Amino acid sequence: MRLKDFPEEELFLKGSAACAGCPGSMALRVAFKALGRNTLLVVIASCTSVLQSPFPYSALGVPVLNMAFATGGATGSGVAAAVEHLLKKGILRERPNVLVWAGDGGTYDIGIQALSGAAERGEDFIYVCYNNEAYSNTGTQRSGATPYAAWTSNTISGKREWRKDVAQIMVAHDLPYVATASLAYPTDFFNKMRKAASIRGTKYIEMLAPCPPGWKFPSDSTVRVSRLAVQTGVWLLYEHENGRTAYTAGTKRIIEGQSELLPVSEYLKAQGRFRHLFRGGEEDERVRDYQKRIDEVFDNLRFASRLRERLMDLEIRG
Ligand SMILES: Cc1ncc(C[n+]2csc(CCOP(=O)(O)OP(=O)(O)O)c2C)c(N)n1
Ligand SMILES: [Mg+2]
Repeated sequence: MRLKDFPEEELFLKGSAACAGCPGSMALRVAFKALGRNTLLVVIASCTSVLQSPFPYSALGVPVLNMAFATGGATGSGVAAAVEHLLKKGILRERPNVLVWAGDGGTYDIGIQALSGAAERGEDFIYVCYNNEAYSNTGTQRSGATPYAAWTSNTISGKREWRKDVAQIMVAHDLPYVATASLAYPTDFFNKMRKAASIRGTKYIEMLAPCPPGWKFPSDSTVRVSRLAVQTGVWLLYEHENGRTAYTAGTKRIIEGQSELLPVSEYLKAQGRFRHLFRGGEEDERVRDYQKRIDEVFDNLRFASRLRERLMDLEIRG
C-alpha cells in the first residue's frame, strides 16, 4: 500500500481538542484509515480521552468506550467476548475490529497487569500503545517509558533510569503479532495495522508519539522528530511474527547499509527536554551513554543480518 492509495474516508473528524501537531491524533487518523468504519474503539484515560472534544460532540467516527486508566487489557477482553457472542447469535454479521488505544502510562505502568493477563489468554483485540514517553495529559510526569536523561515535570535534571521495553515484554508473551511504528513511516504503520487486523488473538503495536508541548519542540516538527528517532537508532521499527523478528522501513535500511546511522545528538538537540545535556556548548557525558548503547545495538543487528545472509548463501550453494 502506498500513501496515495490510503482510503480517502476520514474517521478522525475535524474539531478535535488535540494540541497542534498532536502525534496521538495523527496516529489515530492512520489507524482508522487502515481498519475502516467497522471498528470498536476502547480509549484508556489519557490525552485521547480529552482530545475527542467535550461531550456531546465527538471527533471520532466510530463507537468509543472510554474506560479507566488500568483497564485496557480487561476492557479489550470484555468487548472481544461480547463480539464473539453477538456473532454467534447472528446479531452481528461482520466481525468488527476491536482496537484498544492507550498511552504509555496506561500501558507500561498502571495497565500492564491487565494487558499481560489478556495477552496470556490470547484475547482477540489489537492493542495500540501510543508512546509519548510521559503522562502528558496530567502535565508531563515521568513514566516507565520516559527515556534516560529526559526532563519531565518530576525528573527536572533528567531521568536517571533507562526505559523498559514493553514491546519486548509482549514478544515474551509469545503473541501472534507484535510491531513498533513511527509517524514518519505512515505506510509501514498502515500495513502493520492491516496485518494485525487479519490475525486472531492479541496483537500489540507501539507507536512512538513525539509530543510538542511535553518534549518541547515546535508543533510543526512532530514528523521530523519521529523520523530522527528512527534515523539515529533511538527507536527501532520491526514486526515480530511466528517467533521471528523482521526489521522494517528506516531501521531495516540502516541495518542493511542503505542509510547511515545519524549521531544521537541530532535527535536529542531537536528537543527542549534534553536541553540540559548541551549547556554552554559542551556535551554532557549522558550523550555518550546514549551513543554507546545505540552503537552496541546496531553492531549486533548488523552482525546478525550478515550472519543470516551468509547462512542463506551457504544453504543455497550446499
Ligand atoms: C487511577 C487513576 N490515576 C490517575 C488518573 C489521572 N490520569 C488521567 S490520564 C493520566 C496520564 C495518562 O498518561 P498516558 O497513559 O501516558 O497517556 P497520555 O496522557 O500521555 O496521552 C493520568 C495520571 C486516572 N484517570 N486514574
Ligand atoms: Mg503518555
